[in-house]
Amino acid sequence: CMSDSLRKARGLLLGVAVGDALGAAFEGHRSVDGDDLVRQERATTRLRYTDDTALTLVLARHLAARSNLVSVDEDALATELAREWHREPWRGYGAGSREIFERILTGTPWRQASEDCFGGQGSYGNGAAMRVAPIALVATGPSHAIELARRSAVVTHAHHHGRHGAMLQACAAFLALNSDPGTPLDRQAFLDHLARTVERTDWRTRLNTVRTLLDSASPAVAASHLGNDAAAFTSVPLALLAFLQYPDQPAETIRYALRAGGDTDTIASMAAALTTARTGIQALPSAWLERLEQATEIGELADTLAERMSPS
Ligand code: 8NA
Ligand code: MG
Ligand code: MG
Ligand code: MG
Repeated sequence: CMSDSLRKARGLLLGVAVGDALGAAFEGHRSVDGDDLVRQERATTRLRYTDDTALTLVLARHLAARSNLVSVDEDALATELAREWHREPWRGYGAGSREIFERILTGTPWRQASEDCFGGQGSYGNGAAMRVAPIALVATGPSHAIELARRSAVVTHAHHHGRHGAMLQACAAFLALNSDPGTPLDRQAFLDHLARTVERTDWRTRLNTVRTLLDSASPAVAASHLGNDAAAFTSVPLALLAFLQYPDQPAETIRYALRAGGDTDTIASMAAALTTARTGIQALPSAWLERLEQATEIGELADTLAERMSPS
């Protein structure tokens, strides 16, 4: 029988993939109605994941390969991410990421490639946040998770928002993973903890907006207050809200995220990772797991990383 830490690790990594794969059909839709959702949920077609999961698996393998030393090697990670894009470029990458990966593979140092992007602004997309969840499995505490997240983000996301989205998502994943599913989640304390660790005032304001939307806000209202595009500043708080609305029901977290529309694969992926890191894999509908491509391999990678988790 599977231990709690194994169930949680599998939950986190397979949550990323299932949320991503279910959301991929709706990416860019303004909103998603109940009928569309039911059709997608009940289909029997294979669930294909996108760039979100592909790059999450790269980071997971990167962490798993460094057996005694928990760390991020920025130079190696940059190349590993770029090679994954080059291997399967059809997974649905953002324009900024494609340009950065192309330049890295042709010899430009990652720092220059990421800083030059978007006219020298750097990317504020959610690409660093969408791949960051596995860091929660190896971090020794919230501040360690944030530091590893920062280092994993800078190789592609030079803009402070791209970086801070990854840091917030990593901290939230760490707290969700280490929360006790037998006790109701204290959502105010969860948000307080995030607010204490976030350095920037504008991100703390986002957390306060999430607080005001708890319970009452429909997905459409949440999307109108937070935004739902591929920017880290909009999508990371929206994913956090979807988790906090249903912290013990992954299917409901995913439905909420999908109904909010916009960058659905990425928002559902980030949200589901938080919920299933808390509940464990057994709370995710098995019909979805059975449809997911490479579910066995993803589960095995989660097991490898779970062995790195600090014993409780
Ligand atoms: P990115 O760096 O291309 O950022 C994503 C998008 O954010 C860009 O395409 C721009 O529209 C916008 N953006 C980011 N930074 C700036 C800036 N400084 N100035 C103006 N616009 C900016 O790629 P990423 O890896 O961060 O993005 C992840 C997203 O790409 C996820 O949604 C993932 O599923 C994939 N994806 C995105 C879209 C989409 O943009 N709607 C479509 C398909 C796939
Ligand atoms: Mg995607
Ligand atoms: Mg990226
Ligand atoms: Mg997306």
